[in-house]
Amino acid sequence: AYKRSYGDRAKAQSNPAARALLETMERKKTNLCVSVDTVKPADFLAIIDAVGPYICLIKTHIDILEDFEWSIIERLEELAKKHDFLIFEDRKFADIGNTVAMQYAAGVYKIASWAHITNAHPVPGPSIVKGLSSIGFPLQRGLLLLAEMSTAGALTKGTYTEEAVQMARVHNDFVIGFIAQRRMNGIGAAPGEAQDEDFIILTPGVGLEAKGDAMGQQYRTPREVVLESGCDVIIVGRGVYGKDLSDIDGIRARAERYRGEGWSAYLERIAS
Ligand code: UP6
Repeated sequence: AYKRSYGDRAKAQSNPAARALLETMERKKTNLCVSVDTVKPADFLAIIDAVGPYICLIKTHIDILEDFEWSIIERLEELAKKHDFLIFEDRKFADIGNTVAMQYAAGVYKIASWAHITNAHPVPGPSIVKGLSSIGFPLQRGLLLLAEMSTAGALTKGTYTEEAVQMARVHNDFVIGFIAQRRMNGIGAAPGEAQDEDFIILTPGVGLEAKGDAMGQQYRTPREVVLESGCDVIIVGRGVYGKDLSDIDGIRARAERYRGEGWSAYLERIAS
């Protein structure tokens, strides 16, 4: 799968969210997901409108917004239509199946009703996938498991990562891929098994300027992530929105730059 085009891979996906994501990437020629981690709804929406043309996916932390109201979701959905991107709520569910099903469907945010994709920590075991799938699968949503994290000292390694991939394999109608730092196909599988699997890898910890932050984040370049590690989608937050949220022209220019870097790394990968 590593050298196949996004468009080609889309055709073999049975999950509608996975297929839509890969098709969008091919159509818009972008593997950039912008993480819009802002607390003011006005900044949140202005940044999304500015980066919209350059992204395949917007990543939200909906619970960091101040003064949440449902009209923000309506506006987000309008922007997703206008610019042709999907929505990923980075909720990182981590509880028992019964609880995550309620957190996903109900409460203030009703995540399943608007987020095409969400994610979960595999730490509770397969029951978390079962719980989320009971809500998300009928709505044609997709789930990512956090197989690896980008932070220094992360515990997501070794057999933990391998078992995350096994969990995904068992539920591959709903689990469409991973948050990870490298390609995961075939990991932990018996020889000859899992030959046709094609998990989508979304990778945070991407930056061109900094190597990290003061709180353990570690950055690699789009080229390292896409070309050398075989990941599919680069997730960029501060590298795009920067320090001055009112500098919309700067934000747009950086989104364009990351789109270019990510796409040329991909083109080099599929040609290699
Ligand atoms: N994120 C990571 N690393 C992970 C998983 N998720 O950084 O392993 C998320 C963060 C943040 C974004 O919650 O929203 O990706 C990265 O932001 P940054 O580019 O500003 O560092």
